[in-house]
Amino acid sequence: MIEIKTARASGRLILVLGDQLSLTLSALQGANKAQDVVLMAEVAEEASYVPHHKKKLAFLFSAMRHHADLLRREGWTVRYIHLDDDSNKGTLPDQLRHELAVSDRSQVVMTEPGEYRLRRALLDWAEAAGVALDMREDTRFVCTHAEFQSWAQGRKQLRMEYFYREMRRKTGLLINGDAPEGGKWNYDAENRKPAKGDLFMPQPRHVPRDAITEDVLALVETRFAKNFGSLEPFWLAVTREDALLALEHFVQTALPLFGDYQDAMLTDEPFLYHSVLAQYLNAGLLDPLEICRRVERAYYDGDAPLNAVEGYIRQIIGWREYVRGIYWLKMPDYTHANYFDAKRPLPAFYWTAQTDMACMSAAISQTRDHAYAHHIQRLMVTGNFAMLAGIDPHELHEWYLAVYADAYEWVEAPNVISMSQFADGGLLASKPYAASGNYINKMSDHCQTCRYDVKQKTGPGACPFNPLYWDFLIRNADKLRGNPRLGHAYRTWDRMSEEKQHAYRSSAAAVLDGLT
Ligand code: FAD
Ligand code: DLZ
Ligand code: SF4
Repeated sequence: MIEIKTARASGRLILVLGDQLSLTLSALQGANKAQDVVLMAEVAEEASYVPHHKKKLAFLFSAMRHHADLLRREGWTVRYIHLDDDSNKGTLPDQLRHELAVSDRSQVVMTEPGEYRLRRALLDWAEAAGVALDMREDTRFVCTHAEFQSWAQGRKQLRMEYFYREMRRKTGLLINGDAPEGGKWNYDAENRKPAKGDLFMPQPRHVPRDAITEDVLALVETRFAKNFGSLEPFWLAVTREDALLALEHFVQTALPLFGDYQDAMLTDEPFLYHSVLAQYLNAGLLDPLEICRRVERAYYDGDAPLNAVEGYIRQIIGWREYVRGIYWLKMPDYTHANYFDAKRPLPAFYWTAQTDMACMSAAISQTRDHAYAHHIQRLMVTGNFAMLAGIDPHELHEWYLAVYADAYEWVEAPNVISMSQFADGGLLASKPYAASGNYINKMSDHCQTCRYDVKQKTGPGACPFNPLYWDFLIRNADKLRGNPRLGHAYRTWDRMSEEKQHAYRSSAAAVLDGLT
C-alpha cells in the first residue's frame, strides 16, 4: 500500500471530559482508532472553579485515570495529562491548543459538556482559534434537547409528573400495554415513612483502593490540602466494573425498602436505603437506562415492590432528565435568579458543621465525611434552612456544587435554585419547600438529641426552624400571600395575637443575628 504523506496528521483529537467516562460516548462513535487520539486532562481550572470536596476530586481523577486505561485496553491511543505534568496547561482550551500544535492536528471532536460554562468557553475558543470543533449531543440521556424544548413549548407550567409520563412511554419502563404498571403512574403516596434505628441498614458497597487511587489520594491531599471534606474513608467505585457491582448491591440489599424510607433521616445512618449511585451515573460509569432496566427487572422477578421500583425509576427518567431540560432551557442567567432578593452570606457552619442544630450538624458532617447527603437532607435541612434564613441563593448554589461527589451544575442548579430555594419564583414547585421543625421531627431522630426544643415555638431554647418559618413567610408576604397553597399558613398567621406574632419575629431576628 502506498502511503500518501499529507502536511498535517490526518487524525482528530477526541476530547473526553472527566464526567464523560463512557465507552458509548457520542464523541467516540465513528472514530478511527488507528488515527484519532483521545485526549483526557486533569486541569486546574476544572478542579477549582468551585472549591470541590477532596473526595469528589479524588473520585473523579481516579475514575478518569482508570477510564484512560480502559480506553487503551479497547485499542484507543490516549494522551492523558496528569495534574502535575510539565505539559499541563491548566485549562481545557489551552491544553487543546497545545495538543493540536504538537500533534499537528486541526480537528477536535467532543461530546457537549454538561455545564454551560465549559460549553461556552470551548465554543468561544474554537471560534477564536479557527479550529474545527465537532461538538456532539450527549446521547447518554433519555430526553434530547429538542424533545425537551418541544415538550416545554407553549406550556404554562412545566410539571415534572407529565414529563415523567412521556419518558415512561418513550422508554416502555413499567408500561403494560398502553397503561402504567399497576394502574397508577406514581406510587409516592405509599412512600415517605419515618425510619427507626433498629431497622436492618444496608450499606453501600465498599471498594478496596488500588495503586491508582492511592496516588490520587496523595495528590489531592497535597494539592488541595485546604479544600473542604475528608478523603478518608475512601471506598467509592472508580471503574465501570465496580459501579455495576454497586448497582447490583443496591438492588439486592436496599431497593425493596427504597420507597418506604426515601424521605427518612437518621443521625447515624447517612445512606439509609438510597442507592448512592448518582456520582457514578453523572460521571458516566453507569447509564441511566441500564440502571432503570435492572431495577425494573427486580420488580418483575418479584424481588422488589412496585412503590420502590416506580419511585426509583421516577427519580432517574423523571427528575434527573427533567432538571437537565430545565437547566438548558434557563441558562445562562439561571444561577443568579434571586426571587426573594436574599442577600445573607452563607453561615460559616456550612463548612464546619459546628452548629447546635442537630439536623444541620448531621447533614453537614455527613457531607464532609462522604461528599454525600441524601435528597431530603439537601432539600429539607440545609436547603430549607438557607431559604428560611434568606441566604444568597448563588452562594448556596456554589456550596452545593462544591461539596457533593455527584454535583455538576446541570443537575445541581435546578435542584438548588429552583426546587430548594424557589429562587426562580416557582418553575419546579407550586410553593416553596419551607418547613418548620415539625417536619424534621416527624421524618428523623435528630430532634431527640438536639439542644433546641422542637416543640418550643419562640425564645432562646426554641428550634430555630420554628420562628424562621414564620419570619420567612411574613418577610416575603408580597410574593407568597397570593399562593393558594399557602393560604392556610397565612390565615393561621392572621389569627395569631400580635404578641405571638411579635415573639416569632423577635425570636427569628435573634437567630439571624447569631448567624456568622
Ligand atoms: P437515590 O435517592 O438513590 O436516587 C436515585 C437516583 O435518582 C440518584 O442517583 C439520581 O441520579 C436521581 N435523582 C434523585 N433525585 C433527583 C433530583 N432531584 N434531581 C436529579 N436526579 C435525581 N443530584 C445530583 O445528581 N447532583 C447534584 O448536584 C444534586 N444536588 C442537589 C441539591 C439539592 C438542594 C437537592 C434537593 C437535590 C440535589 N440532587 C442532586 C438530587 C438528589 O438529592 C441526588 O441525586 C441524590 O441524593 C443522590 O444520591 P443517591 O444516588 O443515593 O440517590
Ligand atoms: C469536575 C471536574 C474536575 C474536578 N476536574 C476535571 C478535570 O480535571 N478534567 C476534566 O476534563 N473534567 C473535570 N471535571 C469535570 C468537568 O468540570 C465537567 O466536564 C464540566 O463541568 C461539564 O459538566
Ligand atoms: Fe433541627 Fe430543630 Fe430538630 Fe434541632 S430541634 S434537630 S434544629 S429541627
